[in-house]
Amino acid sequence: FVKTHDISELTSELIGKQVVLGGWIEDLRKLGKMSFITLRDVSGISQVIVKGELNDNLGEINRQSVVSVKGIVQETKARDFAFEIKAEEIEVLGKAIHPLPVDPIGRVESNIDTRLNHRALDMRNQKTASIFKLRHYVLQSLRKTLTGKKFIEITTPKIIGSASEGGANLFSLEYFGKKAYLAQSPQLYKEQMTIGLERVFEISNFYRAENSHTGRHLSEFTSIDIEAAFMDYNDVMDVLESLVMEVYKYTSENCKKEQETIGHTIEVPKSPFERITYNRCIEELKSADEKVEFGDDLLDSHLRIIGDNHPGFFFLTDWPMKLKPFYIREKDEDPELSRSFDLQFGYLELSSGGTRLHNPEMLKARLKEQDLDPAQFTDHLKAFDWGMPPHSGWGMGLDRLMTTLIGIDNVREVVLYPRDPDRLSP
Ligand code: AMO
Repeated sequence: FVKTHDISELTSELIGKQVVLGGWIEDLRKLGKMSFITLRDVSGISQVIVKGELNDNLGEINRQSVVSVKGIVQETKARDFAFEIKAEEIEVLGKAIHPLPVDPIGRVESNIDTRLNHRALDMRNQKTASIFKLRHYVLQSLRKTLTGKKFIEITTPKIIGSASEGGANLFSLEYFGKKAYLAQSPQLYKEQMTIGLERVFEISNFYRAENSHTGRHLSEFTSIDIEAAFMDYNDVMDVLESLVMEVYKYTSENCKKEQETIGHTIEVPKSPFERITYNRCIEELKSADEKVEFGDDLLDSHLRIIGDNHPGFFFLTDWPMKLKPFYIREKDEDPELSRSFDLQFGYLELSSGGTRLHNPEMLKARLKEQDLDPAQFTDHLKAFDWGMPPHSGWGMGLDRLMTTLIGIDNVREVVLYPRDPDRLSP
């Protein structure tokens, strides 16, 4: 059997014509001499009418078995369907056991762990499928917008010989008798690529050995990264803001069905996003009677206060240098402060980035200051002697962005097979 149409492709021009559909039996009702099958494929549902000899020979077919149906397209009186199919042949292509470990219709709710343990079956649940269709549209929008802004998509290695983010939270592995690591970010490679390509982006998975058990941390997450020559941190904040705005606009306009299925309306945020300095945050926290001083990292509890003061998207800028990685550049007018930012959605950090140090001598000095060994960065530092342009960039967690878009608070919902300290399979 070769499918001639997806269910959503059935039109009134096809009435009276023969088609071959393929999909899963969502419901099967036998009413004496007739059977009614609700057939679902990736695009929608249709009703299949089985009569006569075919009905007599239909036998037992469990719901959720996959079948192909050859038949004639007809008008229907049934409310839930645009057309119906009068079956001429039905072939069971793959049987489904009964009962299934997860109810794909979602009538019986399963907890997230049970669903993740049976993810492929969970994907037949329309809510889950809609989340991943939305994720596809988000990726499409990101690529389109970045390409429009002259960014070139690159793919950097995920197996690396030395740390790129300073060494904490690295997964290590055996590599032909040597020690290797899983990349935490494309940081060093993306910076190097500005030498030849000026503007680059990457959308890939990266790895963090963080023993965190929250709704926003994974050991393997998808990151959207950019790096741009001749841009300052304010410029790349603009890029980030327009990207987020486009994602919201694009999905809100093009994913009506998915929003309806999930039961969430995508609200396009207001722009421009507020840009709040770290110093102002400290003031706001002090006004809220929090014991914080300049130089303290902001705790989750602090970010919740700031998030309540500034709901939705905002940038948190000009962090103290001592809280930032070695590659971030200071502010000329106040070297204690950095040209850096986080993009927040309320208390949730979605992205961080900044202007980079591009002077090799300063970069070496900064590595030493942070107790890192410049010898470990020889390959990276070389590029800084080959005409390194001033550059800036950021990394944004795609999984976290998805949670803001669809209004949920667990990244596991938007990742096919999430990896966390308790979950390595399936
Ligand atoms: P940072 O470490 O802040 O910056 O990471 C950037 C963004 O990636 C996402 N993220 C995660 N998402 C899920 N689970 C995790 N364990 C996890 N860790 C990080 C977050 C975070 O804001 N190289 C810099 C970026 C840059 O300056 O270009 C970096 O990696 O959304």
